[in-house]
Amino acid sequence: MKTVKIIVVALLAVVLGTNSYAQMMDHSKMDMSKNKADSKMAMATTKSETIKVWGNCESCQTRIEKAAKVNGVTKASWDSETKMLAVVYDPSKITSDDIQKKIAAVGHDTEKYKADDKAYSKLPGCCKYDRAAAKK
Ligand SMILES: [Cu+2]
Repeated sequence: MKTVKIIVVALLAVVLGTNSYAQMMDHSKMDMSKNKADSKMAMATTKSETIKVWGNCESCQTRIEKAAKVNGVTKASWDSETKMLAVVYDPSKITSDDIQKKIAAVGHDTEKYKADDKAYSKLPGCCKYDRAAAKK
């Protein structure tokens, strides 16, 4: 019976000890999340967006991403399956419209801008996406 009591006391001590340790951890966590919020504010200069861009294949992907990676754009990644371009950019340097104009200039329709006809006609055969389907 005595050993049981000792075990219970020991367990209690462990539980209580862990508790106060957990509280200590909570405080440090709070501090950490505060720091995180601060750094988030500093990061608020970039904007993430997904833009529909019509195209077909991997060379479309290369062309679209290259056109989208202008000054102020930190990330441009196009998916040939979903036809969605994920961009991360600095809104103080460039707008979503500007990025889409750049893409339209190399021959790809975007959700807001129709591709330049000449640029489209110069695209390789595999890249000639269905324009009728692109623009409703
Ligand atoms: Cu292509």
